[in-house]
Amino acid sequence: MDGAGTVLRERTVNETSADGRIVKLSRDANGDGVVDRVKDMVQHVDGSTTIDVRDFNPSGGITSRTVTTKSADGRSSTAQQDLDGDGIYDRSTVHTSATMLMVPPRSGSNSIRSATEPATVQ
Ligand SMILES: [Ca+2]
Ligand SMILES: [Ca+2]
Repeated sequence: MDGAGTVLRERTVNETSADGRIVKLSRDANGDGVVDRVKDMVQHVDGSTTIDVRDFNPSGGITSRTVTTKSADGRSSTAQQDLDGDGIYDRSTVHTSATMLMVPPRSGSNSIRSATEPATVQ
């Protein structure tokens, strides 16, 4: 990557659906014309909300994703994280107003990495 001479200019695009229930934020943090992060906020009919945050690499591939769903009363939320962008959630966290508990990932054949394995990058 040669970033010499590049003028960094952050650019954020905010779109709202006609009914106001969906807000989409697209952010190009380094001004290279490629969106680095997209955040979708959806308000459901039952009052719950979903926030979907995706981070992208310069070639447009997803590097990580977090989907958070909040209950209508705001007392609990569930966050699902795909830490490596392979489309499979690696971590699920449930927050409630009183406690927070970790839910281990499904011990499925889909998971290529155990959640307990440290994600060390060399
Ligand atoms: Ca960018
Ligand atoms: Ca993953």
